[in-house]
Formats: sequence, C-alpha cells, structure tokens
Amino acid sequence: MGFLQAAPQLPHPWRSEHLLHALLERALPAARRGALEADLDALGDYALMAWQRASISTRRTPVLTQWDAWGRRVDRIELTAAWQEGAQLTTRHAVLASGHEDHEHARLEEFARVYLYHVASEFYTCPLAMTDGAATALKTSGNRALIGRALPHFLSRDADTFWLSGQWMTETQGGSDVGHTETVARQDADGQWRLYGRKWFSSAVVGEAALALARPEGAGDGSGALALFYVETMDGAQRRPELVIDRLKDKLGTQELPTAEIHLDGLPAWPLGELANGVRQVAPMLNVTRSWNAICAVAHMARAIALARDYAGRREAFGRPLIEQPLHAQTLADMQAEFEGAFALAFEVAQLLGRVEHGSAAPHEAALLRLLTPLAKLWTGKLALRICSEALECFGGQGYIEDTGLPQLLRDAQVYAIWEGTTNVLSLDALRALAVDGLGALRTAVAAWLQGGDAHAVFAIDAALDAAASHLDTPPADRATLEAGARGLALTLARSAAAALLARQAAWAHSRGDARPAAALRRFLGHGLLRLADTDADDTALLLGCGRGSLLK
Ligand code: MFK
Repeated sequence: MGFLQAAPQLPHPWRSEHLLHALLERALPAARRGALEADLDALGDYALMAWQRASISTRRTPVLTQWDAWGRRVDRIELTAAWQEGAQLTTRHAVLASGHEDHEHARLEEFARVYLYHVASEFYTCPLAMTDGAATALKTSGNRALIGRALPHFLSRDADTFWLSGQWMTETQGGSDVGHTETVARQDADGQWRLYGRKWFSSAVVGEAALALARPEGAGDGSGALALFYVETMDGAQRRPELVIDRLKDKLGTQELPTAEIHLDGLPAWPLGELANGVRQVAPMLNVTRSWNAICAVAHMARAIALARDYAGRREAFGRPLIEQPLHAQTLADMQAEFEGAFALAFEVAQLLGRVEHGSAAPHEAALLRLLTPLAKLWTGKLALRICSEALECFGGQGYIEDTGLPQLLRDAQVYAIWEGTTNVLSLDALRALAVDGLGALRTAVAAWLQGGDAHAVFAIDAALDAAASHLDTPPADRATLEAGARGLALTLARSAAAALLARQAAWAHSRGDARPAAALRRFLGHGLLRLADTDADDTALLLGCGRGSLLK
C-alpha cells in the first residue's frame, strides 16, 4: 500500500481549551472554579469519546414509526445513541440546573458546560435550550401553579424526573412573523383550554412539555391577540392522542435532531398569564435560546478550528507540514482571531444574563444584555458557517468527503443563522433594542472594557461606534433606510463590542505575561470593524428590477 495520510485528532475539548480556562480564571472566584472543573472535565471526556465513536460507527438518524403492526397509531421515534444518553449526562452534570442557581455566575457556569457538550450532543442541546427558555419564561410569568408543576422537572438533577420542553411557535404562514399564527385555543365545557392547529417545526417533539403560541377563539388578528400556553405531551408512558406527529423533517443538517411537523387536536393547555401579548411573554424564552444559539455556534467553530489546526501539523505538502506554510498559517490565525472575538461576545452575554437575572447587574447592564443578545446571535450564526467552510478547505479534497465527519460540520453550521430568528430578523430586533436607549448602554460598557486598553483599539472602536451612531441618526420618517442598513449596523456593533472585550482580555493577560490575547486583538482589528452597508434604494430597486416605491412601503 502507498502513502496513507494520518487523520486529524481532536484534542481534549476542556484540557486543551485555553480560552475557556482564561475566561473562568478571570471571571470566577477560585472556589467556584474548583467546584465546576469536575463537570467540565467529564463533559470534555464525553466529547472526545463521541468524536472517537463517530469515527468508527455508521451514522444514524432518528426513525419515526407511526403505526404498529396491528394498526394502532404509535408515533414512536427511535433516537440516536447521543440522544439516548442526553438526559442522564446533562442531569448528572447539572447543565440546566446550574444556570438557575441563585448566584451571579450561574449562567456562565451553565454555558461553560454547554460549550463543551454541544457538538457531542448531536443537537440534544436544541431541546435543552428550549427547556431552559421555558423555565425562564415560566419564572418571568410568575404563574405559581405552573412553576410548581414544571420547574422541578425542567431543572431536575435526576434523569428519571427530568422533562424536556419544546417551543411551538412556527407555523406555515406565521414563520418569523408569528402574528399569523393559526393555532386556536378553545375552552371545553369544563373550562379547560385546548389547542387546535398545526405546528410546522417542532424540534422537541420527544419532550414532555412545550410552550405554544395560540389565538384564543374570538380574539382578534395580529400578534397582540396571541396567548402563550403551557402543554404536556405525555399521559403516563403514552404520548397524548391529541398530539399527532405527521412526519419528521428532511433537513440539510442537524439530522440527528428529530424535528417534526405536528398536529394539535385538542391538546390540553394552560395560559401562562394574560390571554394576549403572547410574544411579549415568550420573549424571555427567545432571548435565552438565542444565547444558547450563540454559545453553540462558537462551540461549533472551536471544533472546526481544533481539527484544522491539528491536521495542519500532520499533513505535509510541498515539502513541509501545512502549519509551516506561511499562507496556510495565516489562514488559520485569521480564523482563530475571529473565533476569539465571537467567543468573547457570546460569553459576555452569558455573564450579563447571570448578573441581570440575579439582580447584581450595573444600571446599564439590562439594556446592554437586551442589545448584545441579538448581536451575538446573528454575528456568531454567520461566522460559524464561514469558519466551517474555511476549515473544510484546510483539508483539501478530504474536507469534502462524508465519512471524515467534516462535511457535517458545514451542513450543521447553516442552522445557527436560521434558528431562533434569521440574521435579518435579529438585525431588526437589534433596532428594537436600540430604539429604547440608542448606543448609551453599549458606550458605557465599552468605555469600561477599554480602560487601560491599547490606544489603537480605543481609536478604532470609537470610530466604528461613531459611524454606527450616524446611521442610527437616520430621521425616524426614513424607516426604510434604517431597516435596509440594520444588518450592517448590527455587525458593526457586534464587532466593536467584541474588539473591546478582546482588549479587556488582552490587558488582563498582559499583566500575567501572556501575549496571545493581544495578538488576537491586533488580528481582529486588522479585519476591520465597520460593516455598514451602502443602502441606496435606487440602486437596490435597479438591481432587483422592481420599483423604488415598493421598497419603501
Ligand atoms: C443549539 C442551540 C439551540 C438553540 C435553540 C434552537 C431552537 C430552534 C427552534 C426555532 O427556531 S423556533 C422558531 C424561533 N422563532 C423565532 O425566533 C421568531 C422570529 N421572529 C421574531 O423574533 C419576530 O421579531 C417577532 C416574532 C418577535 C415579532 O413579533 P411581533 O409581535 O410582530 O413583534 P412586536 O410587536 O415588535 O413585539 C411584541 C412585543 O414583544 C413587544 O413588547 P410590548 O408588547 O411590551 O411592546 C416587543 O418589545 C417584545 N419583544 C419582541 N422581541 C423581543 C421582545 N422583548 C424582549 N426581547 C425580544 N427579543
């Protein structure tokens, strides 16, 4: 046999992960860090095992059996091994429970676990995120009966009592625009609310509960008339007959995740609060799942980069390892710098969430969290895809070969930009957040992060924020221009915030003799912060072959 190329090896995701180590050292008291490390080490072990298992086994996907041999409707879903292990593993290591402990670091400690577990989970993290979001929305609702009933299950540390929750919003007409929801809530003769309708993307259909948007019968049109309901899906060991699984989705990626189309045919339901303003009531859930999305996108980038970096030391071409080829090394370092910015922003959101929920946040931090959540979600969602594409290219033709496990990284990464609101929906959400406070909270935070920071970074970040402020000064009457530029604005703000966070990290590391973070900052700044777009409406109309007027309505 001729030459055989050595395959890439995955380094231990926790023991070799210097960014997370540095973050926890900076942000957590030593005693808390010590208590956390055993869980992180175990989740890192699991991630390594899952990678090795995947390399020696045939890939499985979930299978739906709708009818048994005798004609009974069963809607049974067989899950992959990682999904079967999910409840045991995540309750044992308190993945969700840790995020709801009563201290300001709870969310950081939760998301450190999520970061290490996510890729190995085969997107079991998706229903976990929704369960976390449901727990948060229930707490916000103050509905004591539902809190008492569901929270002990959602936050259980015992797999036998643990429940997963779904989030049933998306319908065929009301996708991003949930105001078009057609599912109806009707009270039966006993006063019990029941849901009737069709939900088009149900990612946690194997769960025991869900939060669902529905229109109380007789309520008006639009999103304000929607209500938010809690439902349970099981009757003992049987799925309730009023919940029918129509089929599993045939998706580009996340194929281990059994996303389903479902029918609700009178499923019992309980309103969380008032029988209106369901979008407002579900917003705490959305903001939590968007934070998960950002952390998981960053974890996905970390995996792609770790494999590409390892391979660069094993693969020789033109007489030397790839890592010694200047252009290849440059490519990897560029990816690393962008990843470090995204990591810093996503984990800042995690820390802010913990402080705001615990009540220990500074006065500007609630508004800051409201803005940084969509920014982190939308930027990391796009970046994960770009980094995975680049990482596959680092393997040449092998990156295109299915059983290396690499193409799956790229296919799966596409989901982060779509889930929980597309890039454009999230850019408009950032405008919603900015409408309250403008750039005030962000400027206050950036000034604090940049204290004692590198002068070049201060200059570049201030210039980017000033340019963003000019765009925000668009007269309110010209809403079309503001919206057309919303993505460029959001990306500029995300990059500026990330640069300031990298500067903070660089200053902290410098005092410990570590020059790495400063290199990440320099490289990140070199890629530029400004992403404001040319939004000339006449040009847009010409390029799209439509009248200018139709763009302004
Ligand atoms: C591994 C990682 C896992 C991650 C989880 C993966 C799960 C994947 C499954 C899914 O993807 S489920 C589908 C997710 N769908 C979405 O995220 C919907 C995307 N669409 C939007 O976000 C729209 O912008 C929105 C539905 C919110 C528009 O609804 P409306 O009702 O037309 O918006 P409106 O009228 O501006 O807002 C209604 C209220 O909600 C307002 O409050 P008030 O009534 O007090 O004025 C808003 O301020 C409030 N609101 C909206 N978004 C908010 C928010 N409040 C706080 N935070 C937000 N993000």
